[in-house]
Amino acid sequence: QFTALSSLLVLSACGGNQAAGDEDGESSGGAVKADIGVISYISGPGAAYGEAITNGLKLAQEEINGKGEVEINLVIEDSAGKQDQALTAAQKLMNSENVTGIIGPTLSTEMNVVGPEADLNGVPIMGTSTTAEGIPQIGDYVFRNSLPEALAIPASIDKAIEKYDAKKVAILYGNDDVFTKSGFDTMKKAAEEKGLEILTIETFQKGQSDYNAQLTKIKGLKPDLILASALYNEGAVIMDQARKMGIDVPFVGGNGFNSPEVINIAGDAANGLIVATPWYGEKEDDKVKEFVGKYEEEYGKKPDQFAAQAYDALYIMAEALKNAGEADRDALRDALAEIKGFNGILGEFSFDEEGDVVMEPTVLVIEGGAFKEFN
Ligand code: PYR
Repeated sequence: QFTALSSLLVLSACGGNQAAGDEDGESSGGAVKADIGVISYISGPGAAYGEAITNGLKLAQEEINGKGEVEINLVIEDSAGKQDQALTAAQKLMNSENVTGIIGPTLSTEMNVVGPEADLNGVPIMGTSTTAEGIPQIGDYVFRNSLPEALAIPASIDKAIEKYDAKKVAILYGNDDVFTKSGFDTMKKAAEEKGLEILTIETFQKGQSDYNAQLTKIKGLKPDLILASALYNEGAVIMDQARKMGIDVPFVGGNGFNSPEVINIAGDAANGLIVATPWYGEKEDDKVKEFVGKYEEEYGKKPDQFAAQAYDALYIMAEALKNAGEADRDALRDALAEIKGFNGILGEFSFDEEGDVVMEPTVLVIEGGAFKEFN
Protein backbone atom coordinates (compact mmCIF):
# COMPACT_ATOMS: atom_id res chain seq x y z
CA GLN A 1 0.00 0.00 0.00
CA PHE A 2 2.79 2.42 0.86
CA THR A 3 4.65 1.57 -2.38
CA ALA A 4 1.64 2.45 -4.46
CA LEU A 5 1.10 5.66 -2.53
CA SER A 6 4.66 6.92 -2.79
CA SER A 7 4.89 6.08 -6.52
CA LEU A 8 1.78 8.15 -7.01
CA LEU A 9 3.31 11.04 -5.08
CA VAL A 10 6.54 10.89 -7.08
CA LEU A 11 4.57 10.86 -10.34
CA SER A 12 2.44 13.82 -9.44
CA ALA A 13 5.50 15.72 -8.15
CA CYS A 14 7.26 15.16 -11.49
CA GLY A 15 4.16 16.20 -13.38
CA GLY A 16 4.14 19.47 -11.48
CA ASN A 17 7.75 20.18 -12.38
CA GLN A 18 7.24 19.55 -16.06
CA ALA A 19 4.10 21.57 -16.28
CA ALA A 20 5.65 24.51 -14.45
CA GLY A 21 8.31 25.70 -16.89
CA ASP A 22 8.31 29.23 -15.46
CA GLU A 23 10.58 31.28 -13.22
CA ASP A 24 10.98 30.45 -9.53
CA GLY A 25 8.41 32.16 -7.39
CA GLU A 26 5.78 32.56 -10.08
CA SER A 27 2.79 30.41 -9.66
CA SER A 28 2.10 27.55 -12.00
CA GLY A 29 -1.52 26.59 -11.76
CA GLY A 30 -1.61 28.37 -8.37
CA ALA A 31 1.49 26.66 -6.89
CA VAL A 32 4.06 28.85 -5.14
CA LYS A 33 7.48 27.70 -6.36
CA ALA A 34 10.52 28.25 -4.16
CA ASP A 35 14.05 27.07 -3.56
CA ILE A 36 14.65 26.32 0.11
CA GLY A 37 18.31 26.13 1.07
CA VAL A 38 19.39 23.49 3.58
CA ILE A 39 22.57 23.63 5.66
CA SER A 40 23.14 20.27 7.29
CA TYR A 41 25.80 18.29 9.17
CA ILE A 42 26.16 15.61 6.48
CA SER A 43 29.82 14.60 6.80
CA GLY A 44 32.07 14.14 9.84
CA PRO A 45 31.53 12.75 13.35
CA GLY A 46 27.92 14.01 13.67
CA ALA A 47 26.81 12.96 10.18
CA ALA A 48 23.91 10.87 11.53
CA TYR A 49 22.18 14.13 12.50
CA GLY A 50 22.40 15.42 8.92
CA GLU A 51 21.39 12.11 7.40
CA ALA A 52 18.21 12.00 9.47
CA ILE A 53 17.45 15.67 8.83
CA THR A 54 17.86 15.50 5.04
CA ASN A 55 15.88 12.23 4.91
CA GLY A 56 12.99 13.89 6.77
CA LEU A 57 13.12 16.93 4.52
CA LYS A 58 13.12 14.88 1.30
CA LEU A 59 10.15 12.83 2.43
CA ALA A 60 8.19 15.98 3.27
CA GLN A 61 9.24 17.58 -0.04
CA GLU A 62 7.89 14.64 -2.02
CA GLU A 63 4.54 14.82 -0.23
CA ILE A 64 4.25 18.62 -0.35
CA ASN A 65 5.06 18.83 -4.07
CA GLY A 66 2.57 16.06 -4.72
CA LYS A 67 -0.23 18.17 -3.29
CA GLY A 68 0.26 20.94 -5.88
CA GLU A 69 -0.14 24.08 -3.75
CA VAL A 70 3.55 24.66 -3.12
CA GLU A 71 6.50 23.41 -5.13
CA ILE A 72 9.75 23.26 -3.17
CA ASN A 73 13.20 22.64 -4.56
CA LEU A 74 15.71 21.75 -1.83
CA VAL A 75 19.26 23.08 -2.30
CA ILE A 76 21.29 21.04 0.19
CA GLU A 77 24.74 22.08 1.46
CA ASP A 78 27.01 20.22 3.91
CA SER A 79 28.39 22.15 6.90
CA ALA A 80 30.31 19.21 8.45
CA GLY A 81 29.28 20.59 11.85
CA LYS A 82 31.75 23.48 11.44
CA GLN A 83 31.03 27.17 11.86
CA ASP A 84 33.16 28.33 8.91
CA GLN A 85 31.75 25.73 6.52
CA ALA A 86 28.19 26.52 7.66
CA LEU A 87 28.81 30.22 7.01
CA THR A 88 30.25 29.57 3.53
CA ALA A 89 27.20 27.41 2.73
CA ALA A 90 24.87 30.12 4.02
CA GLN A 91 26.57 32.80 1.93
CA LYS A 92 26.27 30.66 -1.19
CA LEU A 93 22.57 30.09 -0.52
CA MET A 94 21.84 33.71 0.37
CA ASN A 95 23.58 34.87 -2.83
CA SER A 96 21.18 32.78 -4.87
CA GLU A 97 18.14 34.93 -5.69
CA ASN A 98 16.01 31.83 -6.00
CA VAL A 99 16.57 30.80 -2.37
CA THR A 100 13.60 32.17 -0.44
CA GLY A 101 14.43 30.64 2.93
CA ILE A 102 16.92 28.37 4.67
CA ILE A 103 16.46 25.32 6.89
CA GLY A 104 19.32 24.56 9.27
CA PRO A 105 22.12 24.60 10.19
CA THR A 106 22.14 21.52 12.43
CA LEU A 107 24.09 22.79 15.45
CA SER A 108 23.47 25.83 17.63
CA THR A 109 27.21 26.50 17.36
CA GLU A 110 26.73 26.89 13.59
CA MET A 111 23.51 28.92 13.93
CA ASN A 112 25.33 31.32 16.20
CA VAL A 113 27.40 32.51 13.23
CA VAL A 114 24.92 31.84 10.40
CA GLY A 115 21.81 33.30 12.08
CA PRO A 116 23.13 36.89 12.38
CA GLU A 117 24.18 36.84 8.67
CA ALA A 118 20.81 35.56 7.52
CA ASP A 119 19.08 38.17 9.66
CA LEU A 120 21.27 40.95 8.27
CA ASN A 121 20.55 39.81 4.71
CA GLY A 122 16.82 39.43 5.30
CA VAL A 123 16.73 35.70 4.61
CA PRO A 124 14.33 33.72 6.82
CA ILE A 125 16.13 30.81 8.46
CA MET A 126 14.71 27.99 10.60
CA GLY A 127 16.72 25.58 12.72
CA THR A 128 15.21 22.12 13.17
CA SER A 129 17.70 20.88 15.78
CA THR A 130 19.19 24.03 17.33
CA THR A 131 18.22 23.93 20.98
CA ALA A 132 20.57 26.34 22.79
CA GLU A 133 19.28 29.38 24.61
CA GLY A 134 18.89 32.55 22.54
CA ILE A 135 18.72 31.18 18.97
CA PRO A 136 15.43 32.80 17.79
CA GLN A 137 16.38 35.95 19.67
CA ILE A 138 19.26 36.44 17.17
CA GLY A 139 16.83 38.37 15.00
CA ASP A 140 13.41 38.66 13.34
CA TYR A 141 14.38 36.34 10.46
CA VAL A 142 15.59 33.54 12.77
CA PHE A 143 13.19 30.74 13.80
CA ARG A 144 13.39 27.18 15.08
CA ASN A 145 10.96 24.30 15.48
CA SER A 146 13.30 22.31 17.76
CA LEU A 147 12.41 21.97 21.41
CA PRO A 148 14.78 24.26 23.37
CA GLU A 149 16.86 22.80 26.20
CA ALA A 150 15.14 25.28 28.51
CA LEU A 151 11.92 23.23 28.08
CA ALA A 152 13.48 19.78 27.65
CA ILE A 153 16.03 19.54 30.47
CA PRO A 154 13.83 20.63 33.40
CA ALA A 155 11.20 18.10 32.25
CA SER A 156 13.81 15.30 32.20
CA ILE A 157 15.25 16.27 35.58
CA ASP A 158 11.77 16.39 37.14
CA LYS A 159 11.03 12.86 35.95
CA ALA A 160 14.40 11.60 37.18
CA ILE A 161 13.87 13.13 40.62
CA GLU A 162 10.38 11.64 40.83
CA LYS A 163 11.49 8.19 39.70
CA TYR A 164 14.82 7.83 41.50
CA ASP A 165 14.39 10.22 44.43
CA ALA A 166 17.59 11.88 43.21
CA LYS A 167 19.21 14.41 45.53
CA LYS A 168 22.85 14.64 44.44
CA VAL A 169 24.08 15.14 40.88
CA ALA A 170 27.33 15.44 38.96
CA ILE A 171 27.43 17.56 35.81
CA LEU A 172 29.63 16.89 32.78
CA TYR A 173 29.65 19.13 29.70
CA GLY A 174 31.53 20.09 26.56
CA ASN A 175 32.94 23.58 27.06
CA ASP A 176 33.78 24.25 23.38
CA ASP A 177 30.32 24.23 21.77
CA VAL A 178 27.40 26.67 22.00
CA PHE A 179 24.82 23.92 22.49
CA THR A 180 26.73 21.86 25.07
CA LYS A 181 27.59 25.01 27.04
CA SER A 182 24.03 26.29 26.93
CA GLY A 183 22.72 22.85 27.91
CA PHE A 184 25.05 22.97 30.91
CA ASP A 185 23.77 26.41 31.97
CA THR A 186 20.22 25.07 31.80
CA MET A 187 21.14 21.91 33.73
CA LYS A 188 22.88 23.87 36.48
CA LYS A 189 20.01 26.33 36.81
CA ALA A 190 17.41 23.56 36.86
CA ALA A 191 19.40 21.52 39.41
CA GLU A 192 19.71 24.56 41.67
CA GLU A 193 16.04 25.48 41.35
CA LYS A 194 14.99 21.93 42.19
CA GLY A 195 17.21 21.85 45.28
CA LEU A 196 19.64 19.21 43.99
CA GLU A 197 23.14 19.17 45.43
CA ILE A 198 25.74 19.62 42.65
CA LEU A 199 28.71 17.46 43.71
CA THR A 200 31.03 18.46 40.87
CA ILE A 201 31.09 20.12 37.46
CA GLU A 202 33.42 18.46 34.93
CA THR A 203 34.25 19.54 31.37
CA PHE A 204 35.47 17.93 28.14
CA GLN A 205 36.16 18.95 24.52
CA LYS A 206 34.92 17.79 21.11
CA GLY A 207 36.58 14.62 19.87
CA GLN A 208 37.90 13.68 23.32
CA SER A 209 38.30 9.92 23.66
CA ASP A 210 39.34 9.44 27.29
CA TYR A 211 37.06 10.54 30.15
CA ASN A 212 38.82 8.57 32.87
CA ALA A 213 39.82 11.60 34.97
CA GLN A 214 36.33 13.14 34.99
CA LEU A 215 34.53 9.83 35.55
CA THR A 216 36.88 8.68 38.33
CA LYS A 217 36.13 11.89 40.21
CA ILE A 218 32.40 11.54 39.61
CA LYS A 219 32.40 7.90 40.73
CA GLY A 220 34.11 8.79 44.00
CA LEU A 221 31.42 11.37 44.80
CA LYS A 222 28.56 8.85 44.38
CA PRO A 223 25.93 10.97 42.60
CA ASP A 224 22.34 9.75 42.21
CA LEU A 225 22.27 11.12 38.66
CA ILE A 226 24.72 12.42 36.06
CA LEU A 227 23.64 15.40 33.97
CA ALA A 228 25.59 15.36 30.71
CA SER A 229 25.49 18.00 27.99
CA ALA A 230 27.08 16.44 24.91
CA LEU A 231 26.65 15.68 21.21
CA TYR A 232 26.03 11.98 20.46
CA ASN A 233 29.61 10.94 19.76
CA GLU A 234 31.15 12.21 22.95
CA GLY A 235 27.97 11.38 24.89
CA ALA A 236 27.98 7.74 23.83
CA VAL A 237 31.67 7.29 24.64
CA ILE A 238 31.15 8.89 28.06
CA MET A 239 28.32 6.46 28.86
CA ASP A 240 30.34 3.50 27.61
CA GLN A 241 33.35 4.40 29.76
CA ALA A 242 31.16 5.20 32.78
CA ARG A 243 29.44 1.79 32.67
CA LYS A 244 32.82 0.03 32.25
CA MET A 245 34.02 1.81 35.40
CA GLY A 246 30.97 0.55 37.29
CA ILE A 247 29.00 3.81 37.27
CA ASP A 248 25.45 2.56 36.85
CA VAL A 249 23.38 5.63 37.78
CA PRO A 250 21.01 7.19 35.22
CA PHE A 251 22.18 9.97 32.92
CA VAL A 252 20.10 12.98 31.90
CA GLY A 253 21.11 14.31 28.49
CA GLY A 254 20.07 17.14 26.18
CA ASN A 255 19.11 17.11 22.53
CA GLY A 256 22.54 15.99 21.31
CA PHE A 257 21.82 12.62 22.96
CA ASN A 258 18.50 12.30 21.14
CA SER A 259 19.89 10.08 18.40
CA PRO A 260 19.79 6.28 17.98
CA GLU A 261 23.52 6.64 17.29
CA VAL A 262 23.99 6.76 21.08
CA ILE A 263 22.65 3.20 21.23
CA ASN A 264 24.60 2.13 18.11
CA ILE A 265 27.86 3.37 19.62
CA ALA A 266 27.37 2.61 23.33
CA GLY A 267 25.20 -0.53 23.11
CA ASP A 268 23.88 -1.61 26.53
CA ALA A 269 25.87 1.18 28.17
CA ALA A 270 23.25 3.63 26.80
CA ASN A 271 20.55 2.09 29.02
CA GLY A 272 19.47 4.55 31.68
CA LEU A 273 19.78 7.67 29.49
CA ILE A 274 16.88 10.08 30.02
CA VAL A 275 16.04 12.70 27.37
CA ALA A 276 13.07 14.90 26.56
CA THR A 277 11.80 15.32 23.01
CA PRO A 278 8.63 16.31 21.20
CA TRP A 279 9.00 13.13 19.09
CA TYR A 280 7.96 9.63 20.05
CA GLY A 281 7.76 7.18 17.15
CA GLU A 282 5.58 4.62 18.93
CA LYS A 283 2.77 7.11 19.53
CA GLU A 284 -0.78 5.94 18.73
CA ASP A 285 -1.39 8.65 16.16
CA ASP A 286 -2.30 8.17 12.48
CA LYS A 287 0.04 10.92 11.21
CA VAL A 288 2.96 9.51 13.21
CA LYS A 289 2.28 5.95 12.01
CA GLU A 290 2.05 7.03 8.36
CA PHE A 291 5.30 8.98 8.61
CA VAL A 292 7.14 6.11 10.34
CA GLY A 293 5.88 3.62 7.73
CA LYS A 294 6.89 5.76 4.75
CA TYR A 295 10.25 6.63 6.28
CA GLU A 296 11.07 2.99 7.00
CA GLU A 297 10.06 2.02 3.50
CA GLU A 298 12.18 4.74 1.91
CA TYR A 299 15.28 4.58 4.13
CA GLY A 300 15.21 1.11 5.71
CA LYS A 301 15.30 2.41 9.29
CA LYS A 302 13.08 4.12 11.83
CA PRO A 303 13.03 7.93 11.86
CA ASP A 304 14.59 9.64 14.87
CA GLN A 305 13.57 13.00 16.25
CA PHE A 306 16.01 14.84 13.96
CA ALA A 307 14.17 13.37 10.96
CA ALA A 308 10.78 14.12 12.49
CA GLN A 309 11.60 17.74 13.34
CA ALA A 310 12.97 18.32 9.83
CA TYR A 311 9.86 16.76 8.27
CA ASP A 312 7.56 19.06 10.24
CA ALA A 313 9.85 22.04 9.52
CA LEU A 314 9.41 21.71 5.76
CA TYR A 315 5.63 21.48 6.20
CA ILE A 316 5.79 24.66 8.31
CA MET A 317 7.84 26.35 5.53
CA ALA A 318 5.33 25.13 2.93
CA GLU A 319 2.40 26.42 4.96
CA ALA A 320 4.12 29.81 5.30
CA LEU A 321 4.94 29.92 1.56
CA LYS A 322 1.33 29.13 0.73
CA ASN A 323 0.10 31.86 3.08
CA ALA A 324 2.69 34.30 1.70
CA GLY A 325 1.35 33.58 -1.80
CA GLU A 326 4.74 34.24 -3.40
CA ALA A 327 8.38 33.18 -3.08
CA ASP A 328 9.51 36.39 -1.42
CA ARG A 329 11.89 36.46 1.56
CA ASP A 330 10.10 39.19 3.52
CA ALA A 331 6.67 37.72 2.83
CA LEU A 332 7.93 34.30 3.95
CA ARG A 333 9.36 35.76 7.17
CA ASP A 334 6.06 37.46 7.98
CA ALA A 335 4.08 34.32 7.18
CA LEU A 336 6.38 32.16 9.34
CA ALA A 337 5.92 34.54 12.26
CA GLU A 338 2.15 34.05 11.93
CA ILE A 339 2.24 30.22 12.15
CA LYS A 340 0.03 29.15 15.05
CA GLY A 341 -1.56 25.81 15.91
CA PHE A 342 0.20 23.91 13.12
CA ASN A 343 -0.59 20.23 13.45
CA GLY A 344 2.36 18.05 12.54
CA ILE A 345 3.80 14.71 13.57
CA LEU A 346 5.28 16.39 16.66
CA GLY A 347 1.83 17.52 17.79
CA GLU A 348 0.50 21.04 17.86
CA PHE A 349 3.10 23.68 17.12
CA SER A 350 3.21 27.48 17.31
CA PHE A 351 5.96 30.10 17.22
CA ASP A 352 5.91 32.55 20.09
CA GLU A 353 6.49 36.27 19.47
CA GLU A 354 10.26 35.69 19.28
CA GLY A 355 10.13 32.83 16.76
CA ASP A 356 10.70 30.25 19.48
CA VAL A 357 8.80 27.07 20.13
CA VAL A 358 5.61 26.50 22.07
CA MET A 359 5.45 22.74 22.50
CA GLU A 360 5.12 19.95 25.08
CA PRO A 361 8.04 17.56 25.60
CA THR A 362 7.76 13.83 26.15
CA VAL A 363 10.37 12.30 28.46
CA LEU A 364 12.03 9.12 27.19
CA VAL A 365 14.48 6.68 28.70
CA ILE A 366 16.70 4.13 26.97
CA GLU A 367 15.82 0.66 28.27
CA GLY A 368 16.81 -2.65 26.73
CA GLY A 369 18.54 -0.82 23.89
CA ALA A 370 15.59 1.34 22.80
CA PHE A 371 14.01 4.71 23.59
CA LYS A 372 10.83 4.15 25.66
CA GLU A 373 8.33 6.51 27.21
CA PHE A 374 9.50 7.26 30.76
CA ASN A 375 6.48 6.91 33.02
C1 PYR B 1 22.25 21.86 19.03
O1 PYR B 1 23.39 22.06 18.58
O2 PYR B 1 21.52 22.79 19.38
C2 PYR B 1 21.72 20.52 19.20
O3 PYR B 1 20.67 20.37 19.81
C3 PYR B 1 22.43 19.39 18.65
